[in-house]
Amino acid sequence: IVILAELRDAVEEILPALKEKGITVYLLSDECTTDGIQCIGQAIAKASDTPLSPSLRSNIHIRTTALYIYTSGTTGLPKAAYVTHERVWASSFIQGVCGVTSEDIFYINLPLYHSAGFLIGLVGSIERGNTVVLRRKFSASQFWDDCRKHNITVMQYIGETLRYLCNMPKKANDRDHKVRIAIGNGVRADVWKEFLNRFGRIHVGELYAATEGNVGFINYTDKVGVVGRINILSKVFFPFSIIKFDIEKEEPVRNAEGLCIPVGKDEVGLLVGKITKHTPFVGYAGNEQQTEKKRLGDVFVKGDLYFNSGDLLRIDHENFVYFHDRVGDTFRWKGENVATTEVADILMMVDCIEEANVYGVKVEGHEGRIGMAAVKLKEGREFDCVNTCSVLANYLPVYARPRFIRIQNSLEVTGTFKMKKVKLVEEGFDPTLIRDPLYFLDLPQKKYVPLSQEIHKSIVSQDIKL
Ligand SMILES: *[C@@H]1O[C@H](CO)[C@@H](O)[C@H](O)[C@H]1NC(C)=O
Ligand SMILES: CC(=O)N[C@H]1CO[C@H](CO)[C@@H](O)[C@@H]1O
Repeated sequence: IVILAELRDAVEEILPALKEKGITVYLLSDECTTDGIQCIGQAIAKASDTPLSPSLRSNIHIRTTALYIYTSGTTGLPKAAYVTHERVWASSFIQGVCGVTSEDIFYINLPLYHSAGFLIGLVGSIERGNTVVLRRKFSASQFWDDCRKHNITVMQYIGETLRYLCNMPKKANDRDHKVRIAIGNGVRADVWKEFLNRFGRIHVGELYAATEGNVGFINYTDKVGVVGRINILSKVFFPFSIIKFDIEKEEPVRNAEGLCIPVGKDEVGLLVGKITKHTPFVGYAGNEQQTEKKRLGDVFVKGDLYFNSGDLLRIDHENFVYFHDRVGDTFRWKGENVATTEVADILMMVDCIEEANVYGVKVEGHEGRIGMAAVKLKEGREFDCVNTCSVLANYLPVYARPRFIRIQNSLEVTGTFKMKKVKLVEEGFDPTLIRDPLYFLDLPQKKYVPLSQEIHKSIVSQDIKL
């Protein structure tokens, strides 16, 4: 194990256990005072510079594990996905596909422990042979200054970071930069448009892929909102399908023979990728149960096997692919599907709200889940009970409007800025258990009112009809 100095304390705690397993620990530095930890600076200085013997890697081939990458853990605990050399190698070409050259200066501000920053960013730059500018942590306020200072020409993003950039106060020099390409995933159409309006003509290479998945799309054109376009080749490289999915039961719809049903054009469904020799799904390390969960059998014929992406997508008449939602991010209320990302987008149009995390909670005596949102207010702003209600009413049907609002000082996100929901869902809307201010949408009054214990009681006893 090679560790950074700032992680030394954490590793020292488990040093005896590591020793027992015969694991050598190196500190990334020139000196180290802890017994049992060596420093890699000295080891490197002592090492020979002649090529290593090929015998050291004689048992490594294209399908062996190159590294593990933890999934980001939005809907559960992170899982360590196996990443093979083949995947690393294949990912290294994404920059080239997006038009990045060896002359470019590539800005990585996403964590290197995820696929985007490491595989597409760092490994891709090794393939291209271009310059990398690494930043320890994404900073919206420093972003464009960094780009100007280092002459950045290619940037990476995830949907959230583009939104953070768009949320920064406008500046006269917003278009004063050399960025010509942005590569990433998960940007919503409205943010994409705003980003281009504000920061100039930047070619957005939006792609769709899961670290552990066996299917991916990329569209390096400029059609806003699209994650890819399918052509004859994509079906050959990644045999995939989009199948009908039951949001309530959170499982694929099956016909009388027990097989899945492909969706029609423009219909939202679950993306599945056929597991074959060329499109394997290797799963998660030490977690056969989770691996099994992502395998879907008897899809089109008895005995076949697919990778369940857990993502809902749609393909239109021109074969453009659109990302819709993650399974679990869409919930059902009153027989209607509510896409949490769409509701969150509307909430963020409300003047006082900076960020929103939308989810569904159970209410006793009701089917499905009712909408709730944790929101972070803009600095110095109060929650506007009337305006929030009227903005939501303008854009959303009643069933999709969050009936409960929870005000938080900050919203909990994963290392890649994905909103964490599991804990919030569990905590529900009980004011005796939750410290944060809670509000209830009182439809007749057309405003949010503080959620008192009386209101909570009346909801549970069904005196208030939801
Ligand atoms: C950025 O480009 C300018 C103009 O071409 C050049 O003068 C400057 O040295 C460059 N900066 C870096 C950090 O390479
Ligand atoms: C990879 C791919 O299929 N790219 C397509 C994206 O969409 C444009 C149309 O706007 C096609 O021309 C590209 O071939």
